[in-house]
Amino acid sequence: MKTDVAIIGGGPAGLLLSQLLMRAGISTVVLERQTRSHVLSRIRAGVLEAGTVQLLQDAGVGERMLREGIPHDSCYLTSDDTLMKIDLMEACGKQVMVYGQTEVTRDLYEAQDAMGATILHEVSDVALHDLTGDAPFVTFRHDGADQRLDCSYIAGCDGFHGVSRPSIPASVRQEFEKVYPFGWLGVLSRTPPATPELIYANHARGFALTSMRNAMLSRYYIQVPLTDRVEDWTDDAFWAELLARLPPDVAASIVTGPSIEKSIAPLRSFVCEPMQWGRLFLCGDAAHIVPPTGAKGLNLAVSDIFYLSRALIAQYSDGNDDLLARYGQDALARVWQAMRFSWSLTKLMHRFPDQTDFDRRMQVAELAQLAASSDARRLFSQVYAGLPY
Ligand code: FAS
Ligand code: PHB
Repeated sequence: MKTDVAIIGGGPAGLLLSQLLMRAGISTVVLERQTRSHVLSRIRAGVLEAGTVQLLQDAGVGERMLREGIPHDSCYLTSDDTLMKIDLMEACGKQVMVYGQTEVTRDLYEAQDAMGATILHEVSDVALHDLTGDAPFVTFRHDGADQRLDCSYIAGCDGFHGVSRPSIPASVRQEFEKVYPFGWLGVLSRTPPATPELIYANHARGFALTSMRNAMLSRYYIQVPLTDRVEDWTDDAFWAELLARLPPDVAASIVTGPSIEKSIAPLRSFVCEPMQWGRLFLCGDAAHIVPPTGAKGLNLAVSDIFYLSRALIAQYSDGNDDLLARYGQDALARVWQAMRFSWSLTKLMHRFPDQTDFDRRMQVAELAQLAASSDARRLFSQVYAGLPY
């Protein structure tokens, strides 16, 4: 097999890159470890930045998102029972779109099928070769046979546990990591959302978040100790704890119901530098992980794909590889800004096990500054709604 760009991983990053490159006449092959139904069963991100909304439209996959997505002009932060509105539109003239990552992935699959894309599922033993030469290739097993894919470039879109990042020699890689001493227990329920906007709650009992997917599909999270397992939490126990962490009038508006998905996600901040090595380019979770507090994970994956698709199209359209040479530098500049925001909001909104009274006063002071200062809210809003590419 031969293609222009081999894409390892068929999550949102890999599928979006394939979609953008194929629309520019650049051939791709996507190698995905799981089945399509497994990829589409994942419940993950829910908030799309303004730039993500635009790039999905540029890729020709924005039609259902614009029809079914919910534009949000603001979000709320609470400190114990005090509710504070962050008016994104007033502060920075942008809004975000609530539209689940699962739906984004479904739209990408549909568009890729329509373009006759080559997406191989249930591949195994993927290995990358000759990355520093000008003729890299990928070996893998598929349909019970050993396969080889020759290409000009490889995009590593295979997530945090993929093979792409480790294909960069350890002597070349520098990894930055912070692991948080808690996780998020998330529940999806076929119930109407508690409030029209998202609420991030800082409460003495721990962090909580109210979100949604549509008018009859709500998404809620509570901070839990790392030692908790999902089987430790009955639906009733989850609802009781969520309501206890929200202001009374918000808690009163929560409609409870059976969970249709319940899982615990650990929280970490992670960045790998460089994001490129020879003909290999890392994108999305393969290169970085953010705590979901800032709703940046999926949006950073899209950001990387903006930079890499632009660079590859420039290379193939007029032989200019300047953007390819600076892909990692361009992508990382935006990654670190989102990394800082996600770390800062996680520090602001969670109760840490070793938190001192002074630490809590710092949270109270920072929340008070957000409530009092339009400049503080503008800085918050510019990153939350999405910095420019
Ligand atoms: P993905 O991990 O989505 O996709 C990588 C793909 O590569 C997968 O399909 C995998 O099967 C495949 N793969 C892996 N190894 C391979 C190999 N060796 N060969 C071939 N294929 C391979 N972000 C938010 O913004 N908000 C959230 O609330 C949120 N919640 C999350 C909850 C969980 C449990 C997790 C894990 C992540 C969450 N995220 C959230 C972040 C998430 O949305 C990611 O940022 C997003 O999926 C990134 O997309 P990709 O980079 O495409 O990686
Ligand atoms: C979600 O709806 O899943 C969601 C929303 C905002 C976040 C994290 C997750 O910050």
